[in-house]
Amino acid sequence: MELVCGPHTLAFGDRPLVMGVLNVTPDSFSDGGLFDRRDQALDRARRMAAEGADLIDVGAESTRPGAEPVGLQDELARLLPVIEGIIALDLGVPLSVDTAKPEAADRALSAGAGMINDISGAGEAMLEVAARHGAPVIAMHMRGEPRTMQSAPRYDDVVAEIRDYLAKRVAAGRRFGVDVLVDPGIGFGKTLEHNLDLLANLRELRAVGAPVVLGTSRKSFLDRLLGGVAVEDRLAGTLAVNGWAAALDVVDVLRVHDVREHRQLAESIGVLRRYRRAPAPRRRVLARGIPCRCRIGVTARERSAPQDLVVDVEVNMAPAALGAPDALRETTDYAEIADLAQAVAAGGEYRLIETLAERIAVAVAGPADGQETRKRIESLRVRVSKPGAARELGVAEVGAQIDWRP
Ligand code: HH2
Repeated sequence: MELVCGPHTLAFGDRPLVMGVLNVTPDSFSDGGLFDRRDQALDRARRMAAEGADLIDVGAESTRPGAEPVGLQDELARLLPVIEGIIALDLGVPLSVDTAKPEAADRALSAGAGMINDISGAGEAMLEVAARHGAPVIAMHMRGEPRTMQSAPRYDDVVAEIRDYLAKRVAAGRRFGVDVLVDPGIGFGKTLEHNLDLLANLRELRAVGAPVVLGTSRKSFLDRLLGGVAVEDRLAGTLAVNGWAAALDVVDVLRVHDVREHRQLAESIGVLRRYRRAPAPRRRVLARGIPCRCRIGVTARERSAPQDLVVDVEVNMAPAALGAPDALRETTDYAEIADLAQAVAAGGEYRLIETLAERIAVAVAGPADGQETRKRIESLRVRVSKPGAARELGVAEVGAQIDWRP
């Protein structure tokens, strides 16, 4: 996939892209006051480009918890000279503007920025600006606003709620003809547990069908996660979390302060991805509709005579090398599965069909007794149904199923 950002094109390939953070603010949580003079900001941009930033995100309003909002004129006064200055440097790197104000985005795009990064989720006014400039937008999730967002945020299911919210933002973008990238907004109206749940389950965001941006850099959840690390000591934690997301193939853009280290991370992940082999083929052996007879039922009367049952067994073998020998000893024998199921059913008396299903699973999976194939069973499923009981109840099927991993 490619995104056009003004005169630049961002191509998503084997590695995540690195977005360098440039805060031209006096009060950002990790670098406030370091780059708020124009010359400092330009030096910083030059350095990030040299260190391998794929794009540079220029922001003029701190969004740290409790931050005071900045007025439009003040924001523009900070942003525009820096954007114009960086464009004049012709670094070959697209700029995004980190703002929640459509007017500020409009002016920044006119000054040469190629993308919008909106922590407030890119509402219609922002999408209209993006559409007019033909610019992509990052829609980030935030609960509330920076001043108040950390006061007891609550979600029923943080991952599902944010996924659904971001999907709506992508759909809204589509109505405006705008490419939307999505960002779960780590630290924006989320507790430590919410952040960890999101990071551990980032794969869910892939369902949204848009490039995923992640901003974990130096954030305070790392302080809590690691039991107290100052903001200047959070690089290792940031690299670990971003490496996790990159290795899971669930992130396309990493928004970071430490560009050189993250470019190295991204390159390493990219190379490993290219070396990764396709998953080895799996073999599933099926024996379905095995007729069995068994004394089964919760009452003694039900157990007084054998009943007809139907058993289905599915055996998933561990991955095998492609081109494994065409030999029965390499796999599980379906005839043996059928025999085992019938023997277990006929040889015992059970109250519950789940118990019978479990006993059949245990018999099929082991004990290994020197049989190598049994050791290679990765998981299996056994289903037992009672056609007689289903007929009596007038339903299609009654039964029980267990999924089991030896
Ligand atoms: N985080 C911050 C700001 N903008 N944008 C996106 N898309 N995702 C993020 O996670 C994100 C963001 C906060 O970090 P920082 O810019 O370093 O701090 P501050 O807001 O205090 O300037």
